[in-house]
Amino acid sequence: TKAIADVLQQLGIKELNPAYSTGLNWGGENNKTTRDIHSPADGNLIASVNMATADDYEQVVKTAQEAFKVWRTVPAPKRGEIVRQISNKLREHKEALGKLVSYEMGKILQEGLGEVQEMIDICDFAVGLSRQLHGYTMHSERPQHRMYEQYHPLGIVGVISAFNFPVAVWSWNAMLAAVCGDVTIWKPSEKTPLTAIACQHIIRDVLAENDLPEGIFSVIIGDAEIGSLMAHDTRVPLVSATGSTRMGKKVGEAVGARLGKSLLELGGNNAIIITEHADIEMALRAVVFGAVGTCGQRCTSTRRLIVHENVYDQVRDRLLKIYPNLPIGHPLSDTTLVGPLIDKDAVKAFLNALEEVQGEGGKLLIGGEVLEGEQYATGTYVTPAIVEAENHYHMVQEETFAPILYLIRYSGDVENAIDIQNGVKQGLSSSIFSTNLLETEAFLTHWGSDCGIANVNIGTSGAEIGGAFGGEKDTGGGRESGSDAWRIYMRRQTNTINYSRELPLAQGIKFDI
Ligand code: UN1
Repeated sequence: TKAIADVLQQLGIKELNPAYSTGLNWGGENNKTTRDIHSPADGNLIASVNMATADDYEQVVKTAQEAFKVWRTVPAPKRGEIVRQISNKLREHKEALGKLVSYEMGKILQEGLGEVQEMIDICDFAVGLSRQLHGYTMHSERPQHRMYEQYHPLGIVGVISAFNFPVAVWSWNAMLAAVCGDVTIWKPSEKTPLTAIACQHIIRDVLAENDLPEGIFSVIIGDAEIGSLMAHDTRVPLVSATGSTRMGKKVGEAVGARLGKSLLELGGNNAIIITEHADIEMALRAVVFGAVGTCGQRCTSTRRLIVHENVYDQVRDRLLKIYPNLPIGHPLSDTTLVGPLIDKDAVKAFLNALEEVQGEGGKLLIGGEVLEGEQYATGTYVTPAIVEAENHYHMVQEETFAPILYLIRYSGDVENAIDIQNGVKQGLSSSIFSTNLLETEAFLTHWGSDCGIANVNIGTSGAEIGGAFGGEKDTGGGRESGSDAWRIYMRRQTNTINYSRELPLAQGIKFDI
């Protein structure tokens, strides 16, 4: 606890108790209810956080609207300069923020640090992007006319983020939005508000040093009600939401009903295919990182392993040797590879999925226990499970946010494996392990993987920020992070300019008055 108090101190979060306010950049005074934040690692109370009300939300939107009037007048490369300063601060605080991510969310320190690195990376990407918000120029069909397009900022971008990547996914959105000239209102998961408050502290300092209004980035700590206000609010032209398909459908419906834009990054049911031509030892490393990393709580976690019958027994037996030796424990301990689940509800979902899948005929090969003893007193530590299953089982079709790996056997050609891989509602991430060019290329064709992310000889999780991130079908269709994902944060305008003294009409229409 002392170590964590130091971390909070370093991040500029001074009073630990009784409560952080929220609302206006977490500073609203109208709050009635508080939420206690316990670490899933040891159950200790880290802080109590005030939950925002509808009035707080109103105030945040007004402040953001005012800030937008200032921010949009700052040239894009100068906005990039502010993001560069944010990225420097993140470098300075990487260790502290990484620790806080780890302690509040439960992912191991290596992954906490990786998450902050992901923030730094997207900042750097955004800095470069700030000079590259290009549109096309077109040749006009009319003489002495010119056509081009420009991208203008949208205004307020609402960001709803999930507990599992409490800060990185927000930064993908917020940093791109910022160089695009937008202001963001961030509703982090109510399970992980402290990391959000820490980020706001970092950003507040940068904005103050540059005489810019804090409302360029706002954070509002609240429950689903606040998310719903945002989704229905016409003053928020774009809502970017990460989380369950159930939540995403609600947000998408509400935003769609008012013809706003939404960017949805929802559930995955990611599979790795191991063909008989795979380098099995390499594949196993990817499988284990994908299945038990972040305790199975990434949207890109490996949930299904589709293995050719000729190597099936070998793969299964190797996994059954590796799993018992996985170090499970406190996420801040150097030797741990598997930390706790976020809370007891997640443990319940884990146990429930295992019970149901066994009811359907699944065979639990290993794991599936809740660990006991002093070190595991929180009741949030579980042993990662492997279940032999069939793809059509109800539970295999669902995304359970926990370390359960379903082993599925296939025979014949790679096409059969691809059919299984595509045979779920979700379409986020996928991968194939094979050294056979015909198989790997088949996987990447239009009749291959139907996911937003398709990897060869790399696992399903751990994408770099440079690519567009997101997926199809129930995953929601949105693309965040790299490539040209920035376009959704801007509105496109086509401009046609006539520098002649005539007024010819397009399509050669004659209309003389
Ligand atoms: C998420 O789980 O919502 O590709 C994001 C990955 C990370 C991001 C995951 N870079 O696993």
